[in-house]
Amino acid sequence: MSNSTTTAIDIKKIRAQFPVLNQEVNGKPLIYFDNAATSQTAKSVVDALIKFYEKDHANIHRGIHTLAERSTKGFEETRERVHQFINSEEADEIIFTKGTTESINLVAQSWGSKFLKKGDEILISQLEHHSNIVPWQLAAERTGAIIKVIPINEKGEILLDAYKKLLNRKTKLVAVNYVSNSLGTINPVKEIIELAIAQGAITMIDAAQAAPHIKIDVQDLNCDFLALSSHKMYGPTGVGVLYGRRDLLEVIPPYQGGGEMIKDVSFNGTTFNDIPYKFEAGTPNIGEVIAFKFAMDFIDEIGHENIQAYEHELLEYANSKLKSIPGFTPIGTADKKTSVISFLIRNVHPYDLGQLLDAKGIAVRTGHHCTQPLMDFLEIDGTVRASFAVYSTKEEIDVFCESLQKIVARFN
Ligand code: C6P
Repeated sequence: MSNSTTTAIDIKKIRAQFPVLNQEVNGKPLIYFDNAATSQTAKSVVDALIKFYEKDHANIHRGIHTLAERSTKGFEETRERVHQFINSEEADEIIFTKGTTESINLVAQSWGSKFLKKGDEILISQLEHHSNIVPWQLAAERTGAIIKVIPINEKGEILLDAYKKLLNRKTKLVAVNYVSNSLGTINPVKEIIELAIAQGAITMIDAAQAAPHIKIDVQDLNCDFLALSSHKMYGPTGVGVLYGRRDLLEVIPPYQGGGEMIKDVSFNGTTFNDIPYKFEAGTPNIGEVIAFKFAMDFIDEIGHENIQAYEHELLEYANSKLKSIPGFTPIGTADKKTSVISFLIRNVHPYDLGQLLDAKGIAVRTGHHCTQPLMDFLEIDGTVRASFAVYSTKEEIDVFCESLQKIVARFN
């Protein structure tokens, strides 16, 4: 059978974790190919959320009553789980945030205010999401630092030689994504980090698009900071992680002031809590953090290697079929990619294509994908982006390609 798979994936078992996929949209079975924007939530995660709100809801680190102890235990168990999941040296190096955006803003504000000064250079790449551009622009405005952009080639790959030339003694920080959200390029982050370290620069890795697909090991990467979002990893929205090296987290100032992040407060002054609490002011998304643990369990039960192999098979399958669609132009053809296909079709505007696919029950994202500088480099306004997850199937790709064929036939 042309669409059988060769990888160790029990797709029936996996899809059983996502009842949301069993519905019709506009009279057609839903095909959800917008996973780079946000993935669907595993049932085990939803069950954990329901359990929290039905049985355990209490604030954390404050009460001594049973419910408060339960919720605190669940919350801290997720911290331990993230520590294992990304192999940090210690659980205290894991800070919970609202998402990747907040994690990067935290570093830009806290680390930036302590360490950046006039004339310092921040290197980011042409591939970055606005979340890894704008916080650095704000930090540069506050401090007088300068942003320099690492160029890419027409395939959407970072030019390492150009990067090496940009690095110098003024480079204080290198902030790049592990995987591009718009193109799916997997960047050589280990090499990028190694080169940054050789110049004495700090590294910030935006792993929002890597965490669902690639095993992350912060000690092996040797990065200083790394950010990810639970909602792209089959987990709940409103939860992100900032990993930071202990010695850095200890010396940088708090990001926000409020409850939880203090040791002692008086009108004469305040002493701050130890890490990670110093960076967790106010009541967090407790239930969502607790449920996030089950998303990591879901990923680890399948295994990153199996996920990557299966999704790669989907990518190759889709690429081979899409090639035959008249006027199809792939955008981003890096040698190493996750399961993201950005494309344009001659004579069809991406928004029209997105709407016409939605009418057939197929969810894709259209537009600039929060990467306007990348779109400027590519000299386009946007793309259509289909992004697969571990529950996506070749049968869905068949329907997607047939639907595109029909749409294209109407326009060309
Ligand atoms: N990209 C996409 O459709 P938040 O929203 O904070 O969870 O993640 C922001 C973010 C940061 N970096 C990268 C590489 C990302 O892809 C994203 C989110 C979504 O591509 C929504 S714009």
